[in-house]
Amino acid sequence: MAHASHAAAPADTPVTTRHGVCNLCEAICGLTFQVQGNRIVSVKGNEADPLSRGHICPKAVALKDLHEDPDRLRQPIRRVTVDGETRWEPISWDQAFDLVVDGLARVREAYGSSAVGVYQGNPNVHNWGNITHGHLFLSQLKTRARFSATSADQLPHHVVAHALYGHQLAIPIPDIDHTRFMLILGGNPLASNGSLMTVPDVRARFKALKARGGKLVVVDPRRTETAAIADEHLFIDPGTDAAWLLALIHTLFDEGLAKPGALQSILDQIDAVRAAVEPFSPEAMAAHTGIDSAATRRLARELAHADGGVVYGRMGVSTQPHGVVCQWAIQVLNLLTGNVDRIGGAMLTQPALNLIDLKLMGPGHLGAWRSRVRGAPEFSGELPVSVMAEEMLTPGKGQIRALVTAAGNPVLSTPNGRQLDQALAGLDFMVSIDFYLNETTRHADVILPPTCFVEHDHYDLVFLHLAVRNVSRYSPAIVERGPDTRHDWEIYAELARRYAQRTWALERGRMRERLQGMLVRGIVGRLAPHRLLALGLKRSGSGLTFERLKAHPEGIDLGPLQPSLINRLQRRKRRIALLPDLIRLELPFLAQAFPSHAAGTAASATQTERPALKLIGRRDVRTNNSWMHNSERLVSGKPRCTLWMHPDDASRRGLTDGQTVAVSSRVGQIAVPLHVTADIRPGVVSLPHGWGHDRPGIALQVAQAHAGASINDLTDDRLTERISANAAFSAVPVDVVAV
Ligand SMILES: Nc1nc2c(c(=O)[nH]1)N[C@H]1C(S)=C(S)[C@@H](COP(=O)(O)OP(=O)(O)OC[C@H]3O[C@@H](n4cnc5c(=O)[nH]c(N)nc54)[C@H](O)[C@@H]3O)O[C@H]1N2
Ligand SMILES: Nc1nc2c(c(=O)[nH]1)N[C@H]1C(S)=C(S)[C@@H](COP(=O)(O)OP(=O)(O)OC[C@H]3O[C@@H](n4cnc5c(=O)[nH]c(N)nc54)[C@H](O)[C@@H]3O)O[C@H]1N2
Ligand code: SF4
Ligand SMILES: [Mo]
Repeated sequence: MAHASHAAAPADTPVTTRHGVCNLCEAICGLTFQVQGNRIVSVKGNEADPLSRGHICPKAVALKDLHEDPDRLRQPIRRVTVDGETRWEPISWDQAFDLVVDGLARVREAYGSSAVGVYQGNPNVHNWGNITHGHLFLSQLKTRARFSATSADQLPHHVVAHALYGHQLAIPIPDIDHTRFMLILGGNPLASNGSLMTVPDVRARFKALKARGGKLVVVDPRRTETAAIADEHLFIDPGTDAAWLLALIHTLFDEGLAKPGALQSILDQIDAVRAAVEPFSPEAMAAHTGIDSAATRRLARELAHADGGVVYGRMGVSTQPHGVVCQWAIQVLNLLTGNVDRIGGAMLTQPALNLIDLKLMGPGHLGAWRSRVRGAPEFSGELPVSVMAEEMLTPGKGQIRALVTAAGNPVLSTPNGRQLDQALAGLDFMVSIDFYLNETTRHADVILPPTCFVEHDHYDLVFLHLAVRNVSRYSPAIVERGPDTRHDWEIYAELARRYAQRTWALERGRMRERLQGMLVRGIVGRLAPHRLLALGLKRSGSGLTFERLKAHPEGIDLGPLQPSLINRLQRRKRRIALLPDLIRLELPFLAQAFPSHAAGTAASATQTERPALKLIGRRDVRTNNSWMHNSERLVSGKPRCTLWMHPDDASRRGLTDGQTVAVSSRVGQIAVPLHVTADIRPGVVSLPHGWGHDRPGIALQVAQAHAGASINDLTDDRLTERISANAAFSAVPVDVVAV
C-alpha cells in the first residue's frame, strides 16, 4: 500500500532544505532535511545547531523510513471477528471516535471510572502534542488506573528530586562540558545517547573532558561502549550499587572529605547521614559489590578533590531493587562534595519555557493512594507498571476492564510481558493511539493512528529541561501530512470533546467546575500546540518570542548551564533535608541486605548447585526501545538479540559461542543465540529489550523477519524497586541451558 503523501515528485520539482530535529531519543539532534515535494531526499546533522553541532546517529535517517513505511497506519482501523478469525477494517475518523467514546463510557457506566486504565508510553514525552493536549482527554477519565513507561525506567529519579529539591523535574544535570571528573553508573550514553542528560555528540564531549585533563570512570557489570573509552572501568555485581554508593559516602565522612561549600547554608541533617552510612564501609561492602575497597576510597577522594566533579547514574541503577537509594546517594555525593549547583558539577537547567517555574507541572506526590491488589504506591497520579496486569486479572471492585494505550508497547516493554499479553486479551474494550499494529495494539478494538514525526511541528517541552546546555528550538513540519490524517493533539482534543458530551450525565462534580472544565477543553482543544507555546513564552518573561524562535529553526543558544538551584530554593524559603524519611527508614534494611560480616555467604551455594545467573539489559545505537525494528537499515546485519555470557560461565555449562540457548526465569522461557565474551562480569548475562516480534497478528513485515525474543518474557513483575515499585529489570535470576 504505497501512499500518495510521499510518492516521488516530478523530476523538475525543486529540492529544498529544511531545518528540523530528531525526536527519537533524548539527544534531540538538530537535522537538515532535503525535501523534494513531499518526499524526504536526505537527512543530515545540522552543523549550526547550538546543542548537537552536526551530530546524528544512524536512527535519524530512519525518520524517513518511518514516514514511508507501508506498514504505518494512516487511517483508523477496527478489529472485527468473523468465524473466529480476527480481521482489521478501515473506518472513518468519525466512526472511530464514536466507537472509542462509547466503548470507554460503557465500561465506566458499568464498573466505575477506575475500571478504565491508561498506559502512556515513552514517545508521549517526545511528541509535544501529547503533552499539551493529552490531559484534556485523559484527566476526564477520572481514573486512578494510570500507568506509564516512567515506572519501567526513571521513576526513582523523580521520587528523589521531589524528596530533596521539592519538584519531580528538579533533576540537576551533569555539566559534562566543564567537569573534570565524571563517574557514571548504570548508563551507557555512547549507545543510548544520554538520558536525563540530553547530550548529543557525547563522544566528542567525553574527548574534550579528557583533553582538559578530566577523568571518566564507568561502573557497570558490562564493559560497555562507554566503559571502553573511559579512563577506568569497574565491574560491579548487578543490584549492589546502593551498597557501593553508601560506601563512597561513608568514605567522604571517614576521610574528612564532606565539604559542601556554598551548599552548606541550605543543607540540613548532614550528621544524620554520617551516622546512617556508618555500617557501610568500603571494606565491608567489597564482598557484596565486587569492588575493591582501595578503589572505592580512591574514587571518593578523586571526586572530592576534582575541581568540578559529578556522579551520574541512570537506567541501570534506577531499575533495581534499591533504585531510590541509589539515586538519593548519587545526589548526596554531589551535594556533600559541593558539586550540586556549581560549574563542572550538576546544575538545574533554565529552558525558555520552564514547566517548573510556570507551574505547568506539579511538584509531585508519593503514596497518596495505593494499588488495589498489591498496595503499591502511586507517584504523581500514576501506579507502577509492574502491577498493571494483576489489576486486570484479579476480579473484584476496581478491576481494570478497559484500556487506553498511547504511544506505548507494554507487551514488550514491561516486566512479565506475557502475563500482560494475556490480560489485554481479556479486556472488555481497548483503544490504542498508535501508528503501528504491534504486539500491544493487536489487542485493541480500535486503533487511532496519528501523523508521524516529520508531518508535524515540534518544540521540546521536556528534554530542553534536561539538556547539558540551555538552548531553545522550534521546528516546523518537514513534509505535509497525508490526506485526512490527525495529529496526536487533534485526536486528544476530539476525544475530549466527544467524551465530555457522552459522560456529562455521569459527572458528579460541582456545576461550576464542570462548566469550567468544558470551557478549558473548548478553548485549549482548538489551540494548536504552537499557539500554546507562544502564550507560554509570553508568560515566561524569558524575552524569547515565538516569532523569534520561528525565524531560527536551527535553534537559539541560551548559553552554558549556570548555578540557580540555591537561589531558587531560597526564593521558596526551602532547605534541603539530606535524609528524607523514605531513605532513613530504608537504610536499616540495606544494612541487613548488605551485612558488614559477609564472609562465607557467597560460598554457601554448594559446588554442585549451579547459582542463578543475573540478567541485565543492553542497548544498541541502532535500536529505539521496541518500535524502530521495521526499518530495514536499523535491523540489517548480524542478529543483535543475543545473550552475552562470560567464557567461565559458558564453559561451566558446556556452551559455545553462536549456539542457541534457552533462558528461563520464574515467569517464562525464551530461546536466543549465545555470544560468549569476556566483556561481561562472570555470573551476569545480558540481553537487549524491545525484541520479540514473532507474536501472531502484528503488521510489521521487516520486524517480523528479524523477530528476536523479548527479555520481558523473563523479567518479573514481582521484582520491583522497594520504595517506588519501579520495575527492577537488573539482576533478574535466570538459568541458561542448551536447547
Ligand atoms: N540506541 C538507543 N538509545 C536509546 C534507547 C534505545 O532503546 N536505544 N532508549 C532510550 C531510553 S527510553 C532511555 S530511558 C535511555 C536509557 O539510557 P541509559 O541509561 O544510558 O541506558 P542503557 O544503555 O540501557 O544503560 C544502562 C546500563 O546499565 C548497566 N546496568 C545494568 N544493571 C546494572 C547494575 O545493577 N548496576 C550498574 N552499575 N549498571 C547496571 C547496563 O549494563 C547498561 O550499560 O536510552 C534512550 N536511548
Ligand atoms: N527489560 C527491559 N525493559 C525495558 C527497558 C529495559 O532497558 N529493559 N527499558 C524501559 C524504558 S527506559 C522505556 S522508556 C520503556 C519504553 O516502553 P514503551 O513506551 O511502552 O515502548 P516503546 O517501544 O517506546 O513503544 C512506543 C510506541 O509508540 C508508538 N509511537 C511512536 N511515536 C509515536 C507518536 O508520536 N504518537 C503515538 N501516538 N505513538 C507513537 C510506536 O509505534 C510504539 O508502539 O521500555 C522499558 N522496558
Ligand atoms: S542520537 Fe540519533 S536517535 Fe537520538 S536524537 Fe540524535 S539522531 Fe535522533
Ligand atoms: Mo526510557
